Amino acid sequence: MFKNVNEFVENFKDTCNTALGKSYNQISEYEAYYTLVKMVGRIAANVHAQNRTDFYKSDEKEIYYFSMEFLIGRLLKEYLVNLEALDVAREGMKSLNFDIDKLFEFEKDPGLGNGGLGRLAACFLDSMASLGICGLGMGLKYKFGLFKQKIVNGNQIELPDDWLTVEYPWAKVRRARAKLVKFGGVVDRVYENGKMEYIHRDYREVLAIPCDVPVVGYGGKSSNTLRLWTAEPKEEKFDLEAFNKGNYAKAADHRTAIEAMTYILYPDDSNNVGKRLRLEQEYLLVSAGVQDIVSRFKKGHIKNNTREEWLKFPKYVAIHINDTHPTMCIPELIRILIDEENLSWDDAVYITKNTIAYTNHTVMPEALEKWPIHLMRETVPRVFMIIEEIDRRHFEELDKNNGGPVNRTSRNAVIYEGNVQMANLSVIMSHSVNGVAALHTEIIKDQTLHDLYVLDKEKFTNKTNGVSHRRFLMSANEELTKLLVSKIGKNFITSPNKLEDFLAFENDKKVLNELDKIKKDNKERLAKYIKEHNNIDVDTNSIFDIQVKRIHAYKRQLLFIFKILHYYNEIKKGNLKNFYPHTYILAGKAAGSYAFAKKTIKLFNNIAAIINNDPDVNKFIKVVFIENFCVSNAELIYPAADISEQISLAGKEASGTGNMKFMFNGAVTLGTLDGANVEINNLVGSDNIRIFGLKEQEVEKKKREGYNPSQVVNNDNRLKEIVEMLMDGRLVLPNEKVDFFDIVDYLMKYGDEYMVAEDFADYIVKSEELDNIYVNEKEKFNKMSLVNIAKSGYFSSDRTIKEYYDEIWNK
Ligand code: 26Q
Repeated sequence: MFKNVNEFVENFKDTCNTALGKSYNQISEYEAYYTLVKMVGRIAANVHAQNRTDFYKSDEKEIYYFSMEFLIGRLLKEYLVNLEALDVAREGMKSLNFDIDKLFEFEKDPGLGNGGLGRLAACFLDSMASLGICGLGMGLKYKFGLFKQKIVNGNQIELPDDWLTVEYPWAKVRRARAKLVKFGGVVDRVYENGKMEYIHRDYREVLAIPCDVPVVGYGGKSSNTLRLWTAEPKEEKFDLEAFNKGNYAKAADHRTAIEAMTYILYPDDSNNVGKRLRLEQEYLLVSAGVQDIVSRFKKGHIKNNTREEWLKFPKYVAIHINDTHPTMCIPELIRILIDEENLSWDDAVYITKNTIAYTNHTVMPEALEKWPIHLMRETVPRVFMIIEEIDRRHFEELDKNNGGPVNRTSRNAVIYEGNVQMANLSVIMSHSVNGVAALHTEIIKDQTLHDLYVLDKEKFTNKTNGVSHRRFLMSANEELTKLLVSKIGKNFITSPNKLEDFLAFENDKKVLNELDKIKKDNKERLAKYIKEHNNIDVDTNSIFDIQVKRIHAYKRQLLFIFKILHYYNEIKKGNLKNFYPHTYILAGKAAGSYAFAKKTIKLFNNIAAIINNDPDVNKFIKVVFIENFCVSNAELIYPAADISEQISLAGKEASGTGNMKFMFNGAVTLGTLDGANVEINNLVGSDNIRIFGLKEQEVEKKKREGYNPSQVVNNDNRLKEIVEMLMDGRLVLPNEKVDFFDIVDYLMKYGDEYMVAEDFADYIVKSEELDNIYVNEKEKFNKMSLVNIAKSGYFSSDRTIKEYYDEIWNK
């Protein structure tokens, strides 16, 4: 790396000459960014070439992480952090009169994921590389990432995320490693030479082209690969006749249809179930990825093509599937082993089971992925045959163990009521199933996947999620990182548990003041962003109370809104003459077809408009919706939070990872006992968090006994008034046609599924406890913040990945 600033500057000047043909003192900001990218890109490529962890090295096991989403965020700064070159680069650029932070902004933030699940995959890649584990990501390179969110008149508008208009600088296309993927057609069952063969014919062939992004680990000692595939036609089937008739669109049909396969990332939206294009995307990833793995394995480990050699496959390869979206890895691996490598069914199944591990990310049975069998049969006929055979043998075994026929139910079957149930297929055909937080794992064992759990209990484990502290602490919060390094040294970078050493300073007034000052600076940075994007002035002495995540009824953004409305009402009535200033911030995308979620955004924005323009209230409260929540603005938001809202109904959020990102930055959690909030609560203790609301068991009990939200509303004047406001048009802006009756109906008519009314009272109590500490005992609040930081190390994805490695992949 660069020994010093001088060396950096010399290298930069040199790169200017070669990359731009210009002298360093003639370049624009964009050109400076471009030069920096070239420079760091070359270093990353060198590290990658020299220290590839995934390069075939004798006996090392390769871990393949399959995910339809990798929300990797911008990489330039990440590379600099991991190469330990950020400070040198910053100073070097400063000496050349450039502000490096401005340059970082030029990089596009690839939106190749919806939210938690996609970001988790990206954090896992960082941790695998940093720990020197040979782990590769397998994903798709969508031309359009998740839509860009714009707010127009308070409503969400979805715009295409056209992130590839400028060339993506970190990726390298590797045409030589392209794979052919077959869709459709028919499969003949042919008995020949004493052997059954399955001959696939009349299929459509699609070329999957890999594009590699280097994943440089911390310390620059190891690097892995994120391999993203795109679909291309195998051969140009030019429709000359159409062309000659002037029908150019038709002439290009073939190419267009195939390229559509990696055109767009599907939003997380249950209305999308059963879409053929999504199924094709999943199979493209799975088939190209598994073919790639098998061919690599053969190169490294098959010398004489013996059965013994093949049976060692699981010793050298682990395949992890991120939720069920890549579950077709299972039949695809079986297919290749049987049809192409001539293994027996039993051997193929043995290999597959011992290779594949599955993570579940949801508790809600209705959100489990399923595919209509007719669609599968048409799209992936051979894969479907294998799934049928898996199902048949599964019941054969169930019957045998039961000593008689077992009923087929949605909870025990792969194929049920005309659908392939991907979660059940994953559980039956893998050697490991895990949930993503303690409570979530208990719920999938006891409820969601219970009938399969009892068949093989050992298979089920918990792996509580984690996040990259290098991105969400070190890169997002450099000031806090400097304070930490000065107090406890650098050990926490590679051993995040060492953050606990920071506890020694919990009574050190100077350190607490420094923490306070850092928070204030981070609030200034966010306030500037808000001024630029929303044109709202926020008071950085106010309490920054923040909820950022996808908009979903179960995450209860509505509860957050009700709190704000409640204080608005109290201030209007003159009941809160000394209300301490608050800035309430919300951000998150709603799936395009999710009406309730979109209405929630509209409601929040109307309240923001009303409050921010009301002189009686706006000295006390500002309400801000930050548009287009994504990895790069998340990095500004988490470090600026005083209070982290984690308020889903208990039992609904599998884990949450935003809660951890806030915690690394010293925000105090206001939350329910749900997902990983449970672990946060256990670690920091009840003094350093505020937990409210029903517990999971209580939710179940209340539902069983009958929950009556209208009664709860009518017994609470605050809620009554809020419902009235939603009804009587007070929250509608002049000259607009909108109403919030659907939200009232959700509460009063359709049973308030996520118990917003029920948890409201306790939410306000616990929220006020935190506010009071902030206002009256600031030092105590700072200490709570310090304890949260000191205890956050557990939530580094380094810890999570070590657990996956020791207990799943390399067991
Ligand atoms: C499915 C079918 C068709 C189209 C899209 C989808 C789809 C895409 C994305 C379904 C679900 C997702 C994403 C789910 C997700 O992000 N789940 C979150 O995962 C986090 C990481 O484990 C958890 O922390 C969150 O609790 C969980 O909600």
